Amino acid sequence: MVSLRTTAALLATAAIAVGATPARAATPAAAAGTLYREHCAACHGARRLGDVGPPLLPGSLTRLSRARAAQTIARGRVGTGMPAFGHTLSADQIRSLTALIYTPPARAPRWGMRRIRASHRLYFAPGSLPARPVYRADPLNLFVVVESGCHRVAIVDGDPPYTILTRFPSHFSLHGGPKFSRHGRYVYFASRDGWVTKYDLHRLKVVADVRAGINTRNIALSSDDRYVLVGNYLPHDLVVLDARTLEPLRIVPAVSESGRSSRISAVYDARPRGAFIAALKDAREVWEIPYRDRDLARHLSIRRIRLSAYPDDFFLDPSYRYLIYSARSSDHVEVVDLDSGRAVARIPMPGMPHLGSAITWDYRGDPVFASPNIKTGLVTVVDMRTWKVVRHIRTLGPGYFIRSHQATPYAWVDIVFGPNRDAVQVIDKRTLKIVRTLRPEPGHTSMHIEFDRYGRHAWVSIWERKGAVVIYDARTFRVVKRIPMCKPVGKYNVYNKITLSPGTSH
Ligand code: DHE
Repeated sequence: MVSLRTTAALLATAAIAVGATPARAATPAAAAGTLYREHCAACHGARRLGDVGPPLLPGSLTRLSRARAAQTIARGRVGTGMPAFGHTLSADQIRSLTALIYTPPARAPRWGMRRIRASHRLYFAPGSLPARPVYRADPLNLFVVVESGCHRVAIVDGDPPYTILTRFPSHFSLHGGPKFSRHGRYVYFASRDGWVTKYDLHRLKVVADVRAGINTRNIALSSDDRYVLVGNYLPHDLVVLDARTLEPLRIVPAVSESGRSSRISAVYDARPRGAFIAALKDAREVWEIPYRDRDLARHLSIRRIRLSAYPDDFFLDPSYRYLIYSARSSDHVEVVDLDSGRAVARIPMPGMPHLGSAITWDYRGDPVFASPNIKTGLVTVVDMRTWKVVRHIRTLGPGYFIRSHQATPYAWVDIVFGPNRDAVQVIDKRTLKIVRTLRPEPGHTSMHIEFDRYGRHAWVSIWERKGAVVIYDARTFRVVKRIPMCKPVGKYNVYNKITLSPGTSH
């Protein structure tokens, strides 16, 4: 089965029509091509279609001026893996690389319905596998761990002795939160290179696979388990899949009301609204796409909501009435009432809040959300009734993720950037004070936390190729187990995800 999947991946990759311009020796274009291959291709793809880094084609750069692009090459980009090349490349070389990435490829990359269909593989038809789990562990306390360093996934029992039930190869560079079916039997993954995979957590088998795009942002699963919505950077579109089989149902071009083609920032399921929410990255627009009682293969409607800024990062409050979003360069966050379609508040939040990772809890009787910050060592806590900042909590440095659980008084935040990248700090949700600083493996980057279903243990990733998942007793802060893993990134507890625990993202 693995070889089938690998063959499908290779065929699909080979089929992308990029039409790279043939390089001629000694021309400036050829020199830029050589520089690109040496310095950029490993992350942005040999054909500029994206890889672990985003695509570098003119259609992906409409929000970025050439001057800013050159600056990014020279200085790098905070919060991403983009390093600074200012010390290794001359100003002329940076200029020629900039010119290259704004040059359209000879033929536009395409990934239409024909190719999506050709990539589709259904290994087990719906109903063909028995429902009974093939292990004794509690299926709702499993952890799905993405081991990005080895492009594989581990399924781990969330109860002692924390046995790894299985490991299986994933597509290249899974990213974003996997999405779980209502009762937790199936999990869906998206890879940055466009593959969506459905996995049966009871039988521990890959059920289906499809390549829905060339460069994918993330996926959402409808709360009735009927549809998977795929948000793509490349092509600029959304793809609707049948969640039972991953068969493609339709493609929705991402074009704004004014006719502007756009990448998709992210897609989410808004359970109480019976709708998907999709944000356009290159247009100031967010879409609501109702799916409840609809046959999306035949009829799909889009409600467009205008925004005052580009939605680079966002989250939905627990009622799913409010969209809280930010643009990358902005010093504030905006709150939009999805019912009225109007902005209702602006919240000053310096640095670069990582709203996608925000969590919620009740602080002294008021609902609050807390967001870590990718640029500044801050966790910002905001009252969700008044939309006022309750506190900026100083941390040891910028980080990606904050996580908690309804059964613990603590929220854990990682410090991924800077000299304290080996630290995780613990905030008391009752006092908003930092009460512990943990260093699971001094000198090694620790990141992303997830609790077990009871909130008794916190799992922390050591984000290194020879890394690990370190399991802490969430009450005593003692390490109870270290499981060696290959650059583990996100870990996802089935129960917390399907019950929409306020301590994790959905
Ligand atoms: Fe992520 C989730 C965007 C870089 C690890 N990241 C998400 C989501 C978005 C996003 C929109 C929500 C998806 C969902 O819930 O389905 N990430 C971005 C970026 O724009 C950014 C900064 C640049 C980029 O390269 O795209 C970025 N992200 C990273 C990384 O470099 C990380 C640390 C390592 C990696 O493997 O890519 C990373 N992102 C993650 C993880 C989640 C995620 C682990 C899921 C968190 C969860 O608990 O749900």
